[in-house]
Amino acid sequence: MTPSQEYEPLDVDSLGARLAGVEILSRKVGPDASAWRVREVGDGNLNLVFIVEGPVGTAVVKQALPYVRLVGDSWPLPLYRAFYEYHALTRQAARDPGSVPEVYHFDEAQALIVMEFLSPHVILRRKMIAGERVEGLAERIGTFCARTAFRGSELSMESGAKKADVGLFSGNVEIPAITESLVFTDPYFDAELNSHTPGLEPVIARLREDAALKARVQRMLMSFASNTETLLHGDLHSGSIMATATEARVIDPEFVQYGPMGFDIGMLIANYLMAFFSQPAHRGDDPAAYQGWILETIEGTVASFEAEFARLWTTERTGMLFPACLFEDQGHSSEPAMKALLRDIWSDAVAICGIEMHRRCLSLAHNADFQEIEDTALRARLEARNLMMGRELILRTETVPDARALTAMAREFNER
Ligand code: SR1
Ligand code: MG
Repeated sequence: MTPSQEYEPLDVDSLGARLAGVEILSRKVGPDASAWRVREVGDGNLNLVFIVEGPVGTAVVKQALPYVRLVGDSWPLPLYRAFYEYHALTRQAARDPGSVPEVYHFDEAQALIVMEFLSPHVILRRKMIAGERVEGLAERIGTFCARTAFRGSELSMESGAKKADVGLFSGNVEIPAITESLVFTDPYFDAELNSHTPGLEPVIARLREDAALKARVQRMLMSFASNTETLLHGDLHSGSIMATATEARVIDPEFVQYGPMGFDIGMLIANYLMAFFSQPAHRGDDPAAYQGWILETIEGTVASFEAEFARLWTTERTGMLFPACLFEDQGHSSEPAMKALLRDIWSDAVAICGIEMHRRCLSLAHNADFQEIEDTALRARLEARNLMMGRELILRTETVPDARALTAMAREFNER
């Protein structure tokens, strides 16, 4: 396949012939494309994902579709998003080596990325629904969030390079627009693509009649849309992490954009909290003990984020912001400035967390943690706890000064 060929979606029958000329696939999978076994396994909302197996090894081929897969061709979506995903993966790999799958090949015209097959990894959300622990999860992902946040900002980058990169990613307009509506706007009015579990109507009415809540969410949207602090993953939930019992890797950064440093970690914590609230309805061995592990994971993730951020502050603060010539060189400690910044990041993360907890129950694209609960009365009860805690996080962010306060609040809402 040459890059100049017109875009055409792959399928399991055509993939071998069409990608036979991709040299790295011959090396990673096997030289004879007719011997490749191809499966389409995409279970996300947007793309085709193929696993290609051969006598030498296995690789993944991810291809963008020109529409939202979850909805169909009534919702067109530009293929150029694959370009931004590719550039996000290369930046994440450089900023936190080993955290993301290795990219083998990118074809812009076909909107496809050939990458490392992670095995025996499975999607973290599936593991959490099944009540399975992942050793080292908190440290791995907290560190990822800190390294990508710090190293993607002017704390580390030279000012011109950062501005140029903001310019590059600003071409990605349709993908942030999805988040702007599905996450920040649709949950708070009767949007066309919304759905919810029957029985939640009184809770939804309470959220939508709260002008202070909606105003606070819109302030967060303003920050998300216009604050270019760092390069975000942009969709860091438990479906964007693949894990074994002892290892975790981050995948799927196609929602990459510049945004506030607290966004990724806030979205991640929200998804851990939804695993927490939904766990009693699933078949884990000991749901209460597993819920305890989830809360420990949240606290550990934030602790790892802050520890790594502080380490980078001391060892890698080479960018335009908070330069040593204003602090250490003059005998001043920059630590209070770092602590104040971490407080602001946490405050954004708490509010984003509450908003994500709302959108996954009210807007399009619900998560399996709740959706797979067949007893809708039970699902509504558990979702209501999640929605009401989300409200508290958005409206009373300042009453949640740290991760311990957040997990204590989760325990309290879990009893309601
Ligand atoms: C139409 S896309 C819906 C959701 O799927 C992605 O994973 C993002 O979370 C997006 O909001
Ligand atoms: Mg995704």
